Amino acid sequence: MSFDLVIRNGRLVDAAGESTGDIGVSERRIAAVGTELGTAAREIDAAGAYVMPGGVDSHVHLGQLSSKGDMTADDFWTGSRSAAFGGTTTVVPFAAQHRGTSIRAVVDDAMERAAAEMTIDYGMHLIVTDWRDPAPTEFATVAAAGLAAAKIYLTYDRLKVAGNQAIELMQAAGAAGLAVMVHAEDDAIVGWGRDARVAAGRLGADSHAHSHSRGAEWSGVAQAIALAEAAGASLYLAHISTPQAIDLVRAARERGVDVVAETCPHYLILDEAAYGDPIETAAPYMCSPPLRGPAERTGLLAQLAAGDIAVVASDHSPYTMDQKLPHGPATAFTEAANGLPGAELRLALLYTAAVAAGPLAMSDFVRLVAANPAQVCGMYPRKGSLQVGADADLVIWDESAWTVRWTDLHDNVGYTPYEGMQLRGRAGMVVARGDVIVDGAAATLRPGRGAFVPRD
Ligand code: DUC
Ligand code: ZN
Ligand code: ZN
Repeated sequence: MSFDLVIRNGRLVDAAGESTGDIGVSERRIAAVGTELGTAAREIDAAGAYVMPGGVDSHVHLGQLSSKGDMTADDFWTGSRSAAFGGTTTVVPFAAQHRGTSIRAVVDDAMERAAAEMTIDYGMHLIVTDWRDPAPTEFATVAAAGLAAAKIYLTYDRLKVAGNQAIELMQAAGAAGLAVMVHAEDDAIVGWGRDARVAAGRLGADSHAHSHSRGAEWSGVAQAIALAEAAGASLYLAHISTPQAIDLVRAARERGVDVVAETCPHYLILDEAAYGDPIETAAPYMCSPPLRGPAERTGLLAQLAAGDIAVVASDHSPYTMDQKLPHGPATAFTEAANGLPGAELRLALLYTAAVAAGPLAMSDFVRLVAANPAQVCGMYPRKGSLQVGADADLVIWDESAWTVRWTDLHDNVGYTPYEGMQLRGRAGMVVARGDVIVDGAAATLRPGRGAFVPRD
């Protein structure tokens, strides 16, 4: 048999384990996995290198207007380009409903822009902030179009969906077969902490961390689990930052609740000490939930190794320094745009922290960055696997050490919180549905080459 592309002699690794051999690609899919496969129009020797499924980033914010009115610095083109350079071949951004807008209109708009701009394949989540009529009727229609998950917030005045509305939405998502992603922080605890600090005139970045406390996450996670349990929904907990919250998830899973947890590289690597600096220095590190301390990082790493955390997503939330600091050094913690960029560095950061210097095997790494995110979004095994018949999304992993410089990255943010950090491992070559889209520093990328992957 002759193939379009053969990658030879790689250390093939997916969530199921490792073997040595070749991958043959025909008509944009994996057509064979074995040894001494036949000839191909293009042959690549990967001897000694890991060959893994392309990364699936199930949590990125691209071309999205925040509730404060900030447009993300990356649109679907620059964000997907940046993710591709980092070894991610599928991203799942959000169509974001704002109060008073139609769910159907926001999904149509996001899907249209994504089709024109995305350079890698993509799914689509929906953020729901207004569950009044006609949202429930519209939701049934848009869910049937293959949305990955519906996200709700338990905090933020302009975003939160609470009580009966949250349960009804979860029931509707369950009926439509999609998971509910929850931003789980307790609104009362966050609001109380914020108001007390504002009243005291303490407007620095440390007040952001103070109000988005560890306890706010634990309470939010307990609420989200209870709501999902009542509604019989599948729950996907976004951006978990504390091991105690993961303990709640494990206990819920043990009693049969359908819940998975996500964490992000910044919670495994960066430290809350950044919030002790003046806001001009601290702003790049401001995200919700905030960065934590060494005890949390150690605990989360152990839980990754134990299989208690399903997904490592980037939560790529790209805002420029102007958006972070609308009033320069006089910006209050309540005014700074929230979130860290990280889609391009996601794989390298996790590999550095948890594989090269940590407890994870390479197959665990693939499970966390590709297989499980694909599963949660209803894309597995088409995405996130090396099975015959899967889309030919492949990464040849380069294990060498390198130093992060924002000028070498491909996002539109203007800085990286990881500037100057020494990392181990990066995507040496990236294949997306059979096309070699990245080869070292060179790339063949164009807006519109990506295709929508509906939830199966
Ligand atoms: N929630 C997210 O999921 N991302 C960035 C900020 C936030 O609150
Ligand atoms: Zn969130
Ligand atoms: Zn997010």
